[in-house]
Amino acid sequence: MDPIQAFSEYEREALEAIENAGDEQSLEQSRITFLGKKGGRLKDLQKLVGQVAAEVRREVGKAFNDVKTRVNEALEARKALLAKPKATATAIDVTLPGTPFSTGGLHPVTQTMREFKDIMGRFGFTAVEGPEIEDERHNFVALNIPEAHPARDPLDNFYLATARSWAGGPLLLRSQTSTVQIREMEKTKPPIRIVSLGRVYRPDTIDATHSCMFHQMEGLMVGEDVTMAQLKTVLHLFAKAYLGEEVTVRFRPSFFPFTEPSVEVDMLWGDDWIEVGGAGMVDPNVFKAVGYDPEEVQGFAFGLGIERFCMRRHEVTDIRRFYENDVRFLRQF
Ligand code: FA5
Repeated sequence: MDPIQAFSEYEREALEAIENAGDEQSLEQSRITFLGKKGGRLKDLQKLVGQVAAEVRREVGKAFNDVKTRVNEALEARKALLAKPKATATAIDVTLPGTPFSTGGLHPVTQTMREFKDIMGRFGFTAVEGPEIEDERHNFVALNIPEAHPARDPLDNFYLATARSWAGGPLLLRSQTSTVQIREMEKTKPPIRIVSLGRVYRPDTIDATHSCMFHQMEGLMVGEDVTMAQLKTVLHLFAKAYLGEEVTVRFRPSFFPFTEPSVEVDMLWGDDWIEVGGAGMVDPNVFKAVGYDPEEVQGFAFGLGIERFCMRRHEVTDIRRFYENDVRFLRQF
């Protein structure tokens, strides 16, 4: 047999076997077959080198060595490849549990405000916004709260120490959302049907039902035939829409400078009544302050404490829970 032909046949078969070895075990098997010291095919080829004529022995010997080197190299290369970690695509273990990641959630008060807007939207009230930093006209004067009124006491409000309004008067953090009634009437003509939800600030003593920053929903309806009966109906329907049919609401005669007559709104919670808002028929002086003719229009207004409704629905007995940023509490909503 021509030794050169035998070498190339051997090389082709060896390289094919190495290439096809799918794991280290079968590669080792190929190594024993093709390169093994005892009984490997290399040994037979080496014998051929000894049998050729002396003048070509050198050349045949070189060809033998070259083949041996190439097969050895191929084996090493394949070994290194099989030892590498598998490509990621085949290394994913789909049976492993996933890595959970936490998502943020809306604060319960934000959720409540969204639901309030939704409910009032169904009753035909459009949501509008007003600023949290106010001047005295919108927080007091136009709301029929005169200069000497105790509600304007600096100890009962967060006045901003240095800031002044464009008209020169002091500015304060609004103490009620009723400011937005004035802003809305200043820029539109009746009929009006709006709600405004947002933060208000008061230096109240903090306890289970009082915070110094809380949220209110203001409602205002102005037209030619707006009545106290409609006010009561809207508030009853609203409370039922948010808390369910079984909720009990009561109205107590009260006083606000900007409404006449005025009521306070309470809700039954267990055996106790909790005050949730104030309301009444818009005072003629308020209409005059915004340039409306009180002989031609009437209106009702209300201001509800948003946290207190949310507390009642979710059985939260302390308003401070909303503002402690305790994730264990916030996660429940
Ligand atoms: C007012 O703020 C009036 N502007 C409401 C109003 C609007 C009356 C329109 C007439 C017409 P009052 O101060 O009672 O009213 O507050 C209304 C509601 O806000 C309270 O019933 C209560 O639910 C909530 N509230 C008041 N103070 C606090 C506080 N410190 N912390 C949490 N909620 C409060």
